[in-house]
Amino acid sequence: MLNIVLFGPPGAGKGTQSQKLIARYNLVHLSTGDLLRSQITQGTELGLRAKKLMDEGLLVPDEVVIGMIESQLANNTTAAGFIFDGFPRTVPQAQSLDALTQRYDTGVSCMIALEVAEEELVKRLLERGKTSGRPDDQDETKIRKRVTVYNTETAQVASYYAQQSKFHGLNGIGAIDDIFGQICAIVDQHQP
Ligand code: B4P
Repeated sequence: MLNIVLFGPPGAGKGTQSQKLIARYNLVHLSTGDLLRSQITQGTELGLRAKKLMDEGLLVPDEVVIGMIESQLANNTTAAGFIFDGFPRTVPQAQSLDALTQRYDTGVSCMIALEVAEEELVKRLLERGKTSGRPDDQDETKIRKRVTVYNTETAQVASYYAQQSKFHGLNGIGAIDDIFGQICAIVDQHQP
């Protein structure tokens, strides 16, 4: 199985590159951001709780996102593999992902981190906010808060994968198709 973690700060291009990867490698896309937004749209209790945190640029509690990923894996046991987009965002989430994927297979194949400077992230997200309708993309202060949360709580997940020799860093600034080509070169090294 091919289990890819696509990593990076908000606006780095994770969602954009995930769409291209699922088309090329026939993988199941698991975006915790999309799963949470779906709960919000359905008006569930989990969605109402998550919305308050997401609108403020804060992380949703680990047990909530881990539970969502656990049920998605259980519902997709015949998949050729997964792209984890926006998950894990904390070390406990990374430890849970190892345990969950090892239930079905050999675990995470590789982690690809898109590196983009803060000013470019802010520019991209404000641009997306004009049409996305996402409240977390419409206020520069909140976008910068998300970047700070990434730097303080999420960036250490990269070291977790580096210790397992699974970390690959890439420059996330450039043409989308060029970045995709570089991601594919890494993914191809990890094909089972
Ligand atoms: P997410 O939905 O994961 O959203 P995101 O980090 O903002 O990035 P996304 O992947 O959607 O954007 P992309 O870079 O593709 O998270 C939202 C919130 O959910 C979090 O703040 C948190 O509250 C919560 N959450 C989610 N997962 C969680 C978890 N595991 N634990 C706890 N809480 C969690 O693209 C951004 C824009 O850039 C697009 O408009 C795109 O067109 C553009 N772009 C992409 N690549 C480009 C390039 N190369 N050049 C120019 N523009 C580019």
